[in-house]
Amino acid sequence: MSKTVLITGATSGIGKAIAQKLGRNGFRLILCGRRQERLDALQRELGEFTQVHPLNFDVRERDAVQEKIAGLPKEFQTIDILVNNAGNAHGLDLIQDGSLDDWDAMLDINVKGLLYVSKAVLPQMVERKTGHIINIGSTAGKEVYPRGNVYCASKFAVDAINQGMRIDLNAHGIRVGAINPGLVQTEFSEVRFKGDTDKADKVYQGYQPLKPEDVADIVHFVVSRPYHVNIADLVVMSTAQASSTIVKKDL
Ligand code: NDP
Ligand code: 8X3
Repeated sequence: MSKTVLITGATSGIGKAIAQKLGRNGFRLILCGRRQERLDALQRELGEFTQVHPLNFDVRERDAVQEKIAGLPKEFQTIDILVNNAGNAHGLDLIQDGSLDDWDAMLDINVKGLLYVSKAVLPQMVERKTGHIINIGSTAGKEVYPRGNVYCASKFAVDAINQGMRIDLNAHGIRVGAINPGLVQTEFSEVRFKGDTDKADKVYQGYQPLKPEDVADIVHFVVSRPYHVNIADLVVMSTAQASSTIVKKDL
């Protein structure tokens, strides 16, 4: 019987690549995001490999999160793996110049949204005494960088939640681990810079950043380990990147 995985933020970047990698390897998919047409396209693309159920909700809407997950069709109700991936940076401002809307978005999506989805999925894992949570953190959750302030805070929170989940769920035999990537070329910077594609493209110029598929390969490795093996906390960066602020560029 193939495993069922719920992936948040599956419409783009890292989440989409995880959906493609796991789907092509036979995992049944519950794909979440707000852009319905992208969810539908993925369902069409991966339908020949596995069963796919698109689930459209905003992770900030706690009631919608509960209702959508509780209302899954019978064949998708047992969730073996949850990938908490949805999230973004909004803005790259000095703390004194930061926008309250950006701060709300990052804390509401990256932290509270992750908690709402986890709250909707965890009870069934606790009851079955099995399950696997993968939290997508970031190097921004390990090291603060200039102007990273609130985004870094949100990812430090993911790091703390990852540790807290692992401790509290230990008694129930549930695997919990985080994957913390460095710079990955996705729509991330386009969102951070509010659609300014020139600015976004510059983030990835002059070196080879990670591709979303590189992170997806790791997630596939992590979920394919024997159950007694838990990859608890993994940091992955492009070879060109040494830390949040040190990237070797050959411009
Ligand atoms: P993308 O912008 O490409 O993808 C972000 C995903 O999150 C989209 O699928 C989007 O779906 C979803 N999302 C955003 N807001 C919401 C919301 N309110 N409700 C539901 N879904 C939402 O970025 P990445 O793939 O790069 O980012 C994925 C994760 O990886 C994030 O947690 C990010 O912090 C993390 N990360 C990214 C790195 C990078 O350099 N790119 C490095 C380290 C970590 P939709 O808009 O359809 O709702
Ligand atoms: C995304 C990577 O360095 O832009 O989490 O914060 S970084």
